[in-house]
Amino acid sequence: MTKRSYTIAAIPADGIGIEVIDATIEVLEALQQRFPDVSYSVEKFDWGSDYYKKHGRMMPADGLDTLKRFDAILFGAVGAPDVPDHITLWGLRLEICQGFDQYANVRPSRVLPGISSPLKNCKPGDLDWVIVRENTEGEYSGHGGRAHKGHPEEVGTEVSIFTRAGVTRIMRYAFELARSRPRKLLTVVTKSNAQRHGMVMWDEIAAEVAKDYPDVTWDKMLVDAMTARMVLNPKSLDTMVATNLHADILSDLAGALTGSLGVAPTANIDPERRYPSMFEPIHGSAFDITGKGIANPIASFWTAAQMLTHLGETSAADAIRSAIAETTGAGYLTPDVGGTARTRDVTDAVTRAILDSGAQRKSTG
Ligand code: GGG
Repeated sequence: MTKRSYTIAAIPADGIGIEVIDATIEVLEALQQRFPDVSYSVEKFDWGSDYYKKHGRMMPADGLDTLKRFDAILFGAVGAPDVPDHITLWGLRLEICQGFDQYANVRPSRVLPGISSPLKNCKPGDLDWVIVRENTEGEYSGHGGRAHKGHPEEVGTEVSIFTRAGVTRIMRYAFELARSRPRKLLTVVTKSNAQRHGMVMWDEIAAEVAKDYPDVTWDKMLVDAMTARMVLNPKSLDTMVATNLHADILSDLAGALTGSLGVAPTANIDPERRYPSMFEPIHGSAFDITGKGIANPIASFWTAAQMLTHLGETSAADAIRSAIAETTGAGYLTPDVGGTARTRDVTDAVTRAILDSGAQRKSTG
């Protein structure tokens, strides 16, 4: 039996990121017992807001070089009450996403067993979406500036940049993903009525790329109308693609519609595999509940499943997904999804389900 081994860089960073990544490392340890032919060597990095307070930067100057040698990155969350949000976000999460050209941000949402959606009559199976977020340009291109600082005529610009190459590659990724799903259905989110340059190009490229995917049914939706459709007609949607900012907002809504951001995962993928991809829960550092032991680790477990799928370990990924469904279905729910369980209870239930699934397979041959 040849053993497969993977190196994982863990960056828990801030707030509940630390709690949910610790829990996820326990899940990876359980997976090693369940699938002994695969091992995960996890190295933790203490980068984040505390590091910033000591060193004046969120990660070392050669941080990307350090991360380059890993197979994948497991990320927690950024954000601290006493450091400006643009420093924490740009200094770590975006530095990695943009530095490693992780242009496809993939955000699945599903109503899990035992968790109720705030939508009336929305059952597991009624809402099963994937939002593809363009992850390297658009509203997050970082272009702009301030002039006349502090004077009455002060000006601030924030320039969105859409490139033909950047839009084409994310459209292709989204059409491919839609094609791989049973419904083969894609909605391209836009705002080309008001934003008449970059967004019009976005629409044109979507139509061009669509010609290569005749088997995918697609439509186009203004982002404002999209929010209403997500709430009023969730079954009409499957795969969606949107700009960096639009998808960020829509995926928070998607998370809320599945019960909580605490169950919403995301994968920052370099589809060309030139660099490690990065996996994280969508939620932030949530310092209001930090240290209370009640953070929901499900999003982080689910993103570990995304990581294992990316690495080609589909059995291990399936084992996590089944264990999550079993755990939420059995009522191990943290307060954000209406329960009283603690992070510890949910983690124990998921690791137990992973280990039990192995024991059952052995006993049934
Ligand atoms: N784990 C995700 C995270 O830490 N997000 C922090 C954040 O502020 N994200 C904003 C964004 O990605 O646009």
